[in-house]
Amino acid sequence: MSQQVTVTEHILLHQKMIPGATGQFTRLFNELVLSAKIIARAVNKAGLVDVLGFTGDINVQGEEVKKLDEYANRILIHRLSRSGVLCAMASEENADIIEVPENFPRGDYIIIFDPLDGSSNIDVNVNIGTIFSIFKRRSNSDAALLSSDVLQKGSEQVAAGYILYGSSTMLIFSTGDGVHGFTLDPSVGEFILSHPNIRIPEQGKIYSVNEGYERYWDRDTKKALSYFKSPKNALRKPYSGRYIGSLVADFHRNLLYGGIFMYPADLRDPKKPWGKLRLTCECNPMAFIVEKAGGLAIDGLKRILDIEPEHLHQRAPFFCGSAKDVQVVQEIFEAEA
Ligand code: AHM
Ligand code: MG
Repeated sequence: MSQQVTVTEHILLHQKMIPGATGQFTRLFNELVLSAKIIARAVNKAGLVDVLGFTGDINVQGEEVKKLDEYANRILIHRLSRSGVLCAMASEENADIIEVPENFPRGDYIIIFDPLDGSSNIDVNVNIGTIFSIFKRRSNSDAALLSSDVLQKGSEQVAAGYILYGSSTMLIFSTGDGVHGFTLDPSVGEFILSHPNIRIPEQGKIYSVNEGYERYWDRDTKKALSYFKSPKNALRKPYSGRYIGSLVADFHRNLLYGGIFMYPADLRDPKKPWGKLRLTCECNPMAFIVEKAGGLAIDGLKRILDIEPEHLHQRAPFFCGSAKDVQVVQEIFEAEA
């Protein structure tokens, strides 16, 4: 254990280097880490105890909520509101901003999370994850919270990351200074630094997309897919297709191996042509991580981190991964624009 760096040590060490650091971020992160351990424990027992299956409720996205999602959501809200450093939270599972109760100490941080992403995979024991995005409020601490405090562009994130509940539990995050990965050692209950300074390969060999929906895509996305499958692309051979259907797992694999993840706009419903993934709790944190690791994330034409969110549950087309692979997509979209 002597040479192993825990996530708490890592945060404390980094904080010491920031002039004027108050320890607030460390407190927030400690609650996040504890929540992750509690959720990981529940995920590991999912097949054994009565947390598996549907509750029958419909969440704000119109999807059926599974019990484990609800549990993860409850744990995060409960723990994070006690951190004393947040003024507000937002969750994929809640329609509105969750303000920290008046009787609790408050601070200037705001966290937006997807408590358990990829929940359709729970029942079949496939990887799922928690995604988080952290901001600082823009308005004065004493004034009433504004919706613009929560709805900030992704480029304003002060930290972002995810927890992957896989064959082991991993915490990957960035506070702006590199992307670092920690693996939970269940024997000591600590996240240990296992992947310092992750860099995504400049070019990958993998494309990840739900190809079953190709007929609903725009022309540019179809063109991009045929590029990745063509033996005449930059690799001179078709990319491998890898798609789990769990954003955290698909993203994590591509972060380490290189490649491109795509969830394009789906044109089948003219009323909702904007893709599936949510800008604030899914695209922004992943875009922050991938950029800090040397990759790119766009909605086709525009950098994800530059999009001004208009509402909490807004969705965006999402192309993210190795810089050269994402540039190919962007060039295709630009040529047609
Ligand atoms: P969820 O937040 O309801 O779990 O949905 C998001 C998930 C992502 O993890 C994944 O990338 C995507 O939905 C898969 O969607 P599809 O089944 O349409 O390919
Ligand atoms: Mg989700």
